[in-house]
Amino acid sequence: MTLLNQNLPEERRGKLKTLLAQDKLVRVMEAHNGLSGIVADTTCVEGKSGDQSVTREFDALWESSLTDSASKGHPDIEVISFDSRLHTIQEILTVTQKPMIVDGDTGGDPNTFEYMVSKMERAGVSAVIIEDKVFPKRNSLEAGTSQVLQEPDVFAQKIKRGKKVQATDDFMIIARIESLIAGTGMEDALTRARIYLQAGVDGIMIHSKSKQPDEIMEFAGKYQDLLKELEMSKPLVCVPTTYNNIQEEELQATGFQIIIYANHSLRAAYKAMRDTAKSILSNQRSLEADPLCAPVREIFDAVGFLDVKEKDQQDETNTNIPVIIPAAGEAPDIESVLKNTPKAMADIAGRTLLARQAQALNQNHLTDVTVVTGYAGDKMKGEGISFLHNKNYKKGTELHSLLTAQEKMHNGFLMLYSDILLENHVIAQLLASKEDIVLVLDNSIQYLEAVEGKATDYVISRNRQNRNRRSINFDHQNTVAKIGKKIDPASATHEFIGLAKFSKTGAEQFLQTYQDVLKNLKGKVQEAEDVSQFRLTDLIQEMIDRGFNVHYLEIHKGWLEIHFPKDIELANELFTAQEHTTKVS
Ligand code: SPV
Ligand code: MG
Repeated sequence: MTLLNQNLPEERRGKLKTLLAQDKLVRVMEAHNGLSGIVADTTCVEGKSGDQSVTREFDALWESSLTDSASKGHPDIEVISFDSRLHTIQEILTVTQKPMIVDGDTGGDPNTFEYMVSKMERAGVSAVIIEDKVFPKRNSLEAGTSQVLQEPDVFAQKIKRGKKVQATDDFMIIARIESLIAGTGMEDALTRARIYLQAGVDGIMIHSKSKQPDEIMEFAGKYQDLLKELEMSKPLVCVPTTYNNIQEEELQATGFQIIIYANHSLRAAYKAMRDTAKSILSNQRSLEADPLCAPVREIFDAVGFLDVKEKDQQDETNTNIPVIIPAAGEAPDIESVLKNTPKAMADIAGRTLLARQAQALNQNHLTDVTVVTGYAGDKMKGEGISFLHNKNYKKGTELHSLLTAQEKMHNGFLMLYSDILLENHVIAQLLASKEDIVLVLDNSIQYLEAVEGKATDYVISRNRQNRNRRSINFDHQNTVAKIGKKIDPASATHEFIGLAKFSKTGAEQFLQTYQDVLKNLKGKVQEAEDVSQFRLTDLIQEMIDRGFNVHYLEIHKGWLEIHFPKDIELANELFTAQEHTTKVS
């Protein structure tokens, strides 16, 4: 069950009437708790009839007094209180979508019945079936049980009282005739049918415990004549537990519109439980019992545990995951502007580059931001930002700076280069991605000239687009084949913009690969001369070579890299213009 399937009482209550109005055969399956409700609600078989595909499923649920009582270890004698029944009814309704017919036993006295109708209708039940026995009834299936029928006029009065209190037209009250069970005969059954129909009942159920369907078929024929005479159309219900050799089509042809499989889930579960218990006792272990049991995962799936797991994972990755900004390196190409300050402190239209990054992150609810400092670390500042210092920044690469913040990585993290400015939606899109490792790649590289004097992180995608044809890009197909600064620009499909997301699993894979490289590889690794010069792109390539999937989020522009003084000028212009427009409008 997933809560996405929520089905409110008012939407569900009328579904049974709608099915009946379409003249469909309504196939009903028993349920006695949430899990059996899910089975009845979701089981479906598919096949072929000639060229036609056939899908078959149940149309409604039967909340049985026999199986509700039995699942609580009680006999079916109206000893389970209505409150307890209502609790089970609500448990089933919460996890299912199909209309429910409740077995209301005798309905109790008319006052009790009024409350039952009101509570069930409110809960979203579509119909209640009450039987014309005297309270407290005995189950109908056991031969030799004393069965005391209620006077038909007294029972008819109870029906009238129920019909009066129901608040909507959706709810149905169906009368169950027990004449064939109590041995009072066909004529009595038909007399009762007439009286109940005239009292305003919405349908009739004829019950039998005969092994053969003959008596209910005879009743069905005569019931059709009665309906004609009374100029009515009211559905007829049967419960083929004992006469189970007859098929639905034949029952339908005789005039039955609702067929209830009244106790089969509970009986099946009871048998499997007994056999399993015996097998464990006999074998002194559970291996032999396994074929009798559903795999645990199937149960997890049925009750929505796998949905919960997925949602937990999404929450973990989407809510305020730590952001690490490696910002330790010197920036010689822009030193003339920076004058001994780190690039992250460059002024962009009145705010530092880092403050502008933090603003974009905060707007995406990312407030756990850690900057790794190095060159001129004492000059780095920013509100609400944590700083870690990489003492060895001169010797290592941005990867080593990133790893300085390892403690922030374990539950997943976002990595952002310190010299890029982004449009907010890029971060939002990245946060929505589900894969374990996702790099943000720009595809406009294919249309741009390579910039001299700047090392670009080139990428070759596995999912090369055919430029002559439109196609749909499925996210899961967007994976990286190659990444590095030494890739021939002409063969590159994308540029890595310096923003990436690692889920908890992705972060584990990332750190484990790094530890393994450190421990086991010597000399040249990927594009690096040795491990001490290993860059982020080298580690990612190493992961790809080891078979990990590195996905990407494709963007087209929407970001800016601050590398040369002219980039600052451009950023200044863009932000000044943007902020001016915002103020004016
Ligand atoms: C039930 O399922 O509880 C019924 C049907 O009332 S029967 O057990 O056949 O009476
Ligand atoms: Mg019953």
